[in-house]
Amino acid sequence: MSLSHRIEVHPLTGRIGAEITGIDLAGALDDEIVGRIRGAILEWKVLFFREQHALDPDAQLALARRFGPVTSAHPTVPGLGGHPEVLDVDAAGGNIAVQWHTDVTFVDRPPHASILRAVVAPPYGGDTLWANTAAAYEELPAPLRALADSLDALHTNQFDYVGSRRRDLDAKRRAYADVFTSVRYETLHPVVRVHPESGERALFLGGFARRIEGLTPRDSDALLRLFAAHVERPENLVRWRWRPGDVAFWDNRSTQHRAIADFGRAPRRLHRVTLAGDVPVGVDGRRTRPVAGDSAAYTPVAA
Ligand SMILES: O=C(O)CCC(=O)C(=O)O
Ligand SMILES: [Fe+2]
Repeated sequence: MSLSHRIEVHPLTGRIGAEITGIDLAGALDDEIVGRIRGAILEWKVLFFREQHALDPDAQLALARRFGPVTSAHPTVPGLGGHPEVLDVDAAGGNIAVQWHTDVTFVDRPPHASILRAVVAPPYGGDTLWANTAAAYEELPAPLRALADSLDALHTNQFDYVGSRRRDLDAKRRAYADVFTSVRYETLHPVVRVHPESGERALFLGGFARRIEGLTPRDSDALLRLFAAHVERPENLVRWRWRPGDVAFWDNRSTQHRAIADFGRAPRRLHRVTLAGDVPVGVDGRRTRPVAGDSAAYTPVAA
């Protein structure tokens, strides 16, 4: 008998984010439950599940594989020992992503989704923010939508997206940034991506987008800031306060996210697994073009 009637979806804001109750993600998920989670992700962009204490790295990987092939942990950052597909998001290791970004957009097939689980949460602070980039596109005035539709942006890993705010962590963050940038990746993506499942249009930018093609640096910076301001409007955001065992599962094709580095010296550690994505397509059918770096070993071709 299916138990899925117990599943409840509790929206957290009008535009993005819902908490799902009644699912043990470490248990066997039948096809109906997987289908309901898929549907809820399309609708709410990011789902949260509390008290998933049994979801160790093996169970997190098994969960991810119910939704499709997984990538390796990262194109340049090695995974957890014994789990090359699990990225260790550990503040003590210098990994605290304080720039708005969509995951791994510097490759030609960025992940379709990411699953992040809190292992150690700080006593205060350290929340993560997610933004609905489809809502951000939708609310642009028509002339700006038309402009965005026509543009491509160069995304690259060649910059310090973890930032550098705390002196005592500077050496660790520098070391992390050195690994992060150790192989150069560059990809030209359409600025507006058509969602392969929902058909929704969304701004596809974030911190790895460093330059709009064909523009001067000055004009490009101004436009990137303009689009970012729409993405980051509070009306488009959801904010999550982590407790150990919490899981966030987001659609990486229609969101951006960032961490907030306001937890002092407290430990903060999460594990991330990502699902392989496909090649983004713009509104006129034009496709992403790889420029530098070979991502074949990072991401299997999604089924
Ligand atoms: O640490 C966070 O809150 C976000 C980490 C992140 O960007 C990711 O796991 O993709
Ligand atoms: Fe991220």
